[in-house]
Amino acid sequence: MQDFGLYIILTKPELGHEKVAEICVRMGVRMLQLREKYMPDRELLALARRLRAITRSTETNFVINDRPDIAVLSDADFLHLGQDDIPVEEARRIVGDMKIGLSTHSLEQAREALKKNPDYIGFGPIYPTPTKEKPDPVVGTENLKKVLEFAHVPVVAIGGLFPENISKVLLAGARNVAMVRYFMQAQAVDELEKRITHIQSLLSKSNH
Ligand code: TZP
Ligand code: MG
Repeated sequence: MQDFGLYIILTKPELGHEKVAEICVRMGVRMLQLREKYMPDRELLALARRLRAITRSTETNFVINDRPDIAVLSDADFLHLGQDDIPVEEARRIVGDMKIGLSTHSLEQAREALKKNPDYIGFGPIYPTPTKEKPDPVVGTENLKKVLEFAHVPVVAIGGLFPENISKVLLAGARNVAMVRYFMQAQAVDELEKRITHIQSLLSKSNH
């Protein structure tokens, strides 16, 4: 799988899930993940299907976090699993050959995850973040560099990333970055568009 650049995670977006999804599609964001840990299942499934409808047949891949069942029922492109979620081998029994991404929070976890042949891995938190309820210790950009050296699939840097601190992450070699608060806290459509454009342009500059 090729690097995909910006990865946007939907968790309580100020603008609403559908509006953010529409903007991501229009702006060619390649990865969009639904991550709502406290929504009733029925509501989550209905939302996942609406987001699938918005992203279907577009450049924007639709990713479901944590839930193999919702991923199958909404016909998602990817399932994303963390260290405490259903193990990838078990999830495979539910999702078949759906693409899978795995979260990792240390060099050891990254090495182990890569043995499972995921389509990408997440690595973080790069910087401290309050977005995760029980965040793992920060991994920093030096460890990110090391993971980028041995990973044979795209590595998504995540955790505490903002325009102010992202240059170090890009200098470390990151080609894929995920951010929650920076995008979810945008209060207006034009503000979100500006934020997306800003990160996309930083990514494309650092690619040269
Ligand atoms: N996994 C590692 S850090 C993180 C997740 C889901 C949260 C990142 O959120 P933010 O708001 O971009 O720091
Ligand atoms: Mg998870």
